[in-house]
Amino acid sequence: MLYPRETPSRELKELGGLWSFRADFSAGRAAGFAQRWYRQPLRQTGPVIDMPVPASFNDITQDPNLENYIGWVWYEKEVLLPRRWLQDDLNTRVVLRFGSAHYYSIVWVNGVQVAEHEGGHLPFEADISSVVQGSPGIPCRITVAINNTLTPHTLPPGSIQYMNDVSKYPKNYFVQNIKFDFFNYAGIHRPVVLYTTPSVYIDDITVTTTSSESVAMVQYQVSVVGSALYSLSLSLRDQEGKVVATGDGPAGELKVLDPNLWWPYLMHENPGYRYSLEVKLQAQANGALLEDVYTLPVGIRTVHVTSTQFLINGKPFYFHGVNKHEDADIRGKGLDWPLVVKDFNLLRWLGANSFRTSHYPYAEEIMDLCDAYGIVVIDECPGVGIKTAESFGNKSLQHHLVVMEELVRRDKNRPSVVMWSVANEPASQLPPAAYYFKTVIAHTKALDPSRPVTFVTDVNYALDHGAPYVDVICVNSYFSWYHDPGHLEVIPLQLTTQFENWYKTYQKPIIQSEYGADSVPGLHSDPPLMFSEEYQKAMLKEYHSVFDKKRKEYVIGELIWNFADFMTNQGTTRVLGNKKGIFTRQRQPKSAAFVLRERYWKIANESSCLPPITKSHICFL
Ligand code: GCB
Repeated sequence: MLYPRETPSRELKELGGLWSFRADFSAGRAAGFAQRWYRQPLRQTGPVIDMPVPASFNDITQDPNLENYIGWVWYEKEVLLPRRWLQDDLNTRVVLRFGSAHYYSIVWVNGVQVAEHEGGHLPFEADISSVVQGSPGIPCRITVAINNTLTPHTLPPGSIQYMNDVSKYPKNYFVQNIKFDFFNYAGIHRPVVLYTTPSVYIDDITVTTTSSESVAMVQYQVSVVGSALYSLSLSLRDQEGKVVATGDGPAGELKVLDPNLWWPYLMHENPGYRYSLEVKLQAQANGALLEDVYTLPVGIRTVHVTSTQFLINGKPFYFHGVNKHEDADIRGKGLDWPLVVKDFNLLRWLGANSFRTSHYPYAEEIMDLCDAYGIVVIDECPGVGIKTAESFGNKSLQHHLVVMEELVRRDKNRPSVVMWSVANEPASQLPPAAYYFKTVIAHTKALDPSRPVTFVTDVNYALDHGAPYVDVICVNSYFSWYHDPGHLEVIPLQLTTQFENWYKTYQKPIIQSEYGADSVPGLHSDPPLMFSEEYQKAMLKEYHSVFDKKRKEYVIGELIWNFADFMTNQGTTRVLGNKKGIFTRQRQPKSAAFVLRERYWKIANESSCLPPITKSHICFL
């Protein structure tokens, strides 16, 4: 699915800002449907409040019932469309697109249902031309109902538990149970836009690249919708605007001499190099000549996995990075530009060259910056908390396959994405996990043969039924934290054993995809005790001594858990959220951040093919 962009043939209108909002507090949460709230302005159905978009709704008010609300909420926005979008009714297509809404969405325009989508974290859109055309000057009313309920068959899974003991709970009392460790924020989390295309339009573009030192090939496929009679021309421009290759037709190959390859941050002095692929469509429709233009950024790079290495452009790549969350005070999981840019500055300050989108796909705007800055991404789908046999059944599997299709369709052209992760810490010791992961991974590879596929495990190497199907072993462990709490001295032995067992069994490269310890900022203790900043630092040092031995063999990466503190459900082990961040939730460094910074810059300099890079070479650091 193409990211909506303004081009000479496409216009775009952002619908961010304040929307009307109403949570359906009725017992079954279904009053909105029974009373058809979408048929009239939402304010006429009952009290509404202002709700910012994009943002989670949970932390916006002082109402604890809204913070922990489960069920249908309703959003509405009235918007006037430019007259020119509506006049030449047959030749302009008007599309309404949501970057993501969590979790199940139904959308109406002027009371007519135009879209229904299952799943958060991924975009969906609807052609609304037939609903809006012919009514210039009349505001168009967009109504969205969103349900954040998680069931054993959603991704992530969850379950609703009804508390029927009337001596303990009020009537109709229920809770949402989840098996993952982040707050289930909900709402319209990413930009909503209206955009236009001609009625015959470029629907999708797929690009893959191969390269040798002096020549690169860019393979492309363009799909066109609206007519079978059209012509396509393509030109690839470098960053100076010079055309370096041209092509035509819906599929082909462009040859680029002396290519500027896309390199990761700290692996090259000019990381994240992208060409622009301009695709031009011409078609006759309804007696008119239509033209559609779309420009796609293209990075030329290759990815290969051997039994001991991860190669980008043929050079060994070591992941020294982080796991993140989309999470912030007040706006929850809503896209927040200042925070996004701050995080990229912190990542580069840290010397991090990569992150995993734990535990769901991140906003396209974030992925764009990864492409532009050369931050390498392990792109994870929302397959987190898959813990019961029911969630390995056919219904869940079919949905998981669809989610992978949506994710690959969204991110397939991104040079920063070097591997897909289909799940985090599933109960892969359960026998049905074998068929489940074999199927999900094979499907993902069929969708995209150009990238390796993995899932992240915390199951013992001898019991894991999914590991045979992955290209890279990604393993999480919390020695001296969840196991042997307080005993830092067990880390070297246990971590070494972990690596050796996995490697002996599979001969595949290994990433330590999570390790960490909570620390409460400002809490000090020497000798180091759990939850102090000193303990978090000491834990890092123990892990690092083993990484340094094993990265000479087959360990190809280390991703700290976590980049920043983040909100979780309330519980006896969480103090206003998870505190394993090396930065606080407000992005202030804890002591551990400085330890990691020294290490990442050192590794970057050891493994770089460049003259030593110092922090002073990078102007913003
Ligand atoms: C894990 C999970 C992650 C948690 C983390 C923790 O293994 O993958 O989602 O937040 O541990 O801190 O418990």
